[in-house]
Amino acid sequence: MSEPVNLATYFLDRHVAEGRGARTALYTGERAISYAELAKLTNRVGHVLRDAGVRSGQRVLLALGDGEEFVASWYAAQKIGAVTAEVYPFLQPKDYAYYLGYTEAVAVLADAVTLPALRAAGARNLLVTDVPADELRPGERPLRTLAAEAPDELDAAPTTRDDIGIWKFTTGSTGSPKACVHPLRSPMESFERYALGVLGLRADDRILAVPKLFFGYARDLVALFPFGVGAAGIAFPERTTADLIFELIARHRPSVLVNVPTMMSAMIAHPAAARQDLSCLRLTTSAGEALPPELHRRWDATFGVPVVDGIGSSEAYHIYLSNRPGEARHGSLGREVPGYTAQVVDESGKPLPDGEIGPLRITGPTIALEYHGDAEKSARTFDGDTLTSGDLFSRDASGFYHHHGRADDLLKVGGVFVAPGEIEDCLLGHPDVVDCAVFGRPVDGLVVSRACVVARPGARVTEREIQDFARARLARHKYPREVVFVTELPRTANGKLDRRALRTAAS
Ligand code: 3SK
Repeated sequence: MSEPVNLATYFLDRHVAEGRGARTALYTGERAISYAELAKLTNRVGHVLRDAGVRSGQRVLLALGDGEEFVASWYAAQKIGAVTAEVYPFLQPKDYAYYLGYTEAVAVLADAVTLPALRAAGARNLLVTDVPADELRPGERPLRTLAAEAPDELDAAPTTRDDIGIWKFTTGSTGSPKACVHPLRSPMESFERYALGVLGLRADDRILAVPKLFFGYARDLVALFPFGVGAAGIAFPERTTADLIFELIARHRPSVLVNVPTMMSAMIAHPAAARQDLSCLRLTTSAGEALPPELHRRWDATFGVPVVDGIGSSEAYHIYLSNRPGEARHGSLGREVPGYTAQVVDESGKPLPDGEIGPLRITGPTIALEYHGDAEKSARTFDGDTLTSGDLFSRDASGFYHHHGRADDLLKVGGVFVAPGEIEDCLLGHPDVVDCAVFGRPVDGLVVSRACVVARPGARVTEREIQDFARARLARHKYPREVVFVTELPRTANGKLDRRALRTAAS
């Protein structure tokens, strides 16, 4: 019999029961919301979800911007034993139609931003916040009004560690997004192993995240893991910019910044970077995509805030390889998070010696059970508590892992495989290059390497200069045969470089 656990009790109610209800759980805008307030709002929203017909084991789709309602709704669904699935709040109707059909969600949480697209997608049974009640249509109910009228006590559903509770969507950089299905133990184990074991979260931490809460990397680090130690998260609905991050750091003085390489680059390039006081930060995490060593060096030189670079995935629930605070190595993802083992293997699954590149097999306590509705892909990826990643890695003699991109991103130039990351890191060393991406463009049956470069504002750098810079530093076959200047690079909703969009635009 699996151990009884409810995530709302585990992360939230416990503090109220143990006399810490007055502590701040969440900062949003000008408000500081205590654990007691958040727990009550969660209970009220739990009643609203039940009254809307949501039952244990059924999916609830959260299409909400970041704020207390996002967090309370997530815990409310957990508290009544439902399964949470979150989606990016700036999607098109066709995308919402896909998620509605795929999840078969019995209720959808929406706000003023997501409601029009959800209506156009044909969503039913909507609980809507931030829209006046008299503007709602049949099948749409006002979340805040109903929650205000609901009781603030709610019994937690008798769920267990092994019950399914969380769907995490893959980023969808290839094919349609698929949900990685997780049991309730995944966030609990990840909290113990990564948040405590690697980051050493503590009760006086305040955590600010660059990505939005629909992305599990941020949601867990703002609204789950800090609650595990009675600390506080910071949530804001606006689109993230470097200006806003600096403003939020000045206002809330967070101790941990949950970051992604693109924003690290934007913060460094900001004209007021040198005047920022980031002394409140004891660390910044970097994940979501590879942190080029050159960018890491620029960050160190500009801000000096220790970077804890790691890699995670929806399949593995959260971060499984990471550097440790204070022992970062530029260009390495560090070592296994405690409780995980990793092995670089060849295509047939045979372990490879140190230094060789191949897919990674990760074994740990948070591996997803399956991709919902895709038995074939599930069988190729998951084997009990072991996962084979689509990314390529190598391990060095000291046990540190290095990332070499996704297998399908490798370029074969003149018959030799080239990792785009190596060329990108080299180009980032050019003083006029702010950001860049390298990919292969098919030309007459051959692959030509193209670099899309975002140049520093006002710079007059040419294609030839970029190529010469790369030629002087890389093996001959690696310099980009084409250089195109762009104002920005396409990104997925999670902030990852969208290589598929780059390839499509260039073909
Ligand atoms: O990079 C990712 O896709 C990811 C997913 C879940 C949790 C953490 C991370 C970094």
